[in-house]
Amino acid sequence: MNPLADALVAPLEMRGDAVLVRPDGSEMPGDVLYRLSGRIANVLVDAGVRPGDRVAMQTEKSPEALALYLACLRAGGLFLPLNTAYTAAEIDYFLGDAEPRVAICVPAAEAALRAVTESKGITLLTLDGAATGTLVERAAEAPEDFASVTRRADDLAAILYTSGTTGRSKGAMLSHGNLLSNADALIETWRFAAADILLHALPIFHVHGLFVATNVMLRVGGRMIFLPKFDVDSVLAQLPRATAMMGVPTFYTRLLGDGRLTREATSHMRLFTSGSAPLLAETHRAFEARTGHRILERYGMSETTMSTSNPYDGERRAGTVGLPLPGVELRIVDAESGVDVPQGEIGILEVRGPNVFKGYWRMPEKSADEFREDGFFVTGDMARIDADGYITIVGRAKDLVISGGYNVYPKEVEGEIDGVEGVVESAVIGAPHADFGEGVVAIVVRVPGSEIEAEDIMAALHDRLAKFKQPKAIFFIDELPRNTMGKVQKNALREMFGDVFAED
Ligand code: MCA
Ligand code: AMP
Repeated sequence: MNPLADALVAPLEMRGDAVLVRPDGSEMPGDVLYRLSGRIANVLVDAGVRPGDRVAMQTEKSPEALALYLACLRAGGLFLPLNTAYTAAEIDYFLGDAEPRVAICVPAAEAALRAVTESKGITLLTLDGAATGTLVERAAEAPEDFASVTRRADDLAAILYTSGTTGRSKGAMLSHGNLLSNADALIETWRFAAADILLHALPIFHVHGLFVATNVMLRVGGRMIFLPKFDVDSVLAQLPRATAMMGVPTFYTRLLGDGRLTREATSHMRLFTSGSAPLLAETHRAFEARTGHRILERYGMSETTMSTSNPYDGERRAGTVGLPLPGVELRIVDAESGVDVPQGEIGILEVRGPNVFKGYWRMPEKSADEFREDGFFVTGDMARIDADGYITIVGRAKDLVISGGYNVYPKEVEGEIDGVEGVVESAVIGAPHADFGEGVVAIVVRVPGSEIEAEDIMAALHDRLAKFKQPKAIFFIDELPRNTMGKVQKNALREMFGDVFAED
């Protein structure tokens, strides 16, 4: 038994039809994907991967990258996908913390990572978006037969790094049972079936694109149009062939910005879902007015995968994230006391259920801190539950910016800026941004006499932080506003700089 390999990979062996369709129309049939996953599983085992070992991947999205995920499940490894935007400095931390047996990167990053992987005894292989690299070379030589390693529902399947509010990234450990139960809950709630064709434009290094999208489609025996990334032209070209699309709010605002998004262009679609960041009620309404489709918004986290969803048949209420998924329990508590707030009031959202992760990798104390004694996980999101059970996310107790669906932890960015010569200190906030939802803004205090400018700070961050974490605006200020306890008052900064991206 291997819960995920049995549910997602084994059924592919007998599927001669396309599971993945590339943008040029070429197809990857299920049995080909199955055999490729067997070859790659043999490569991983040859490289020393044993059950429980980590396999890190930072590569472009491609059918081969998906085969690597499936191979890792078959070999009993823990899949560790990494954002392609991360710099070598960021990757260094993940490799040091997770200590993978094998890491797979794009050929262009190989030289920069080689020193790190050699010093840590990690086997480094390459894979690019065009299916070349040492991983596929080795796979071509390897046998396709591979007996999936036995795993139980409680065994880990993946580690997803999600930064902490303290600045250090934490690896959320997700089990076979977590991922399979969530895929089943979503299939039931969203009515996925083998006839579905998902327009897949999300990256596959996060829960949304990897577990919500691909696990659901593999489990149900459907098909995916596998775009390397989101772009409006490709999505509009493929919509007439798809039945469903999952996206972050930026997908929908960008599509709405294009006159080709019409009722006709989306007439073949049965479902659009949104998540990873708040979908503005105005986007929901504009999309319905233009296409006739009511976007179905859901809510989740790397630690919990999906927890809530608007209903498929019932009312999809704009501005809310809907109701708990089957098997998931939610409650709203007072942040200080941990006691349930009266119905309708705002508090911290807590989650318990088969979807909730097994803790943070090698951080038992941090894990314990974020769980209540009765097993509820404290999300750090502020929410309210209506009388009829609909949940609205009203804000975040955690200091976090979500830009285009990617999380940016102010503490991490501040730490990097504070290290730049000529800077005393900084504060990072999110300001409303028409395209990304929130845009990162840094407010910086210079050392007296320093003439450091925004360009100097940007130059210093270039190799240190992924592009999406870098500020889109930098302001200088004489001193940061603080309360009597000495804490920086970010609300005051949001008032001062919150309209920086406002369009006139
Ligand atoms: C790219 N840039 C960004 C972002 N993406 N800046 C801020 N935020 C971003 N998200 C940078 C680029 O490096 C570029 O910089 C400039 O902004 C414009 O790039 P552009 O070509 O417009 O960007 P893009 O390549 O089109 O990407 C935008 C995107 C992408 C399509 C929205 O960010 C995306 O696919 N986001 C999805 C994120 C996601 O899957 N999140 C799920 C995780 P320059 O011009 O200076 O070079 S959350 C999750 O999994 C939880 C569990 C959940 O609930 O789902
Ligand atoms: P991540 O750590 O990348 O998994 O991001 C999880 C966070 O994204 C959650 O804690 C929320 O703050 C946010 N999030 C996800 N979906 C939604 C949504 N539909 N509405 C508002 N926030 C969301």
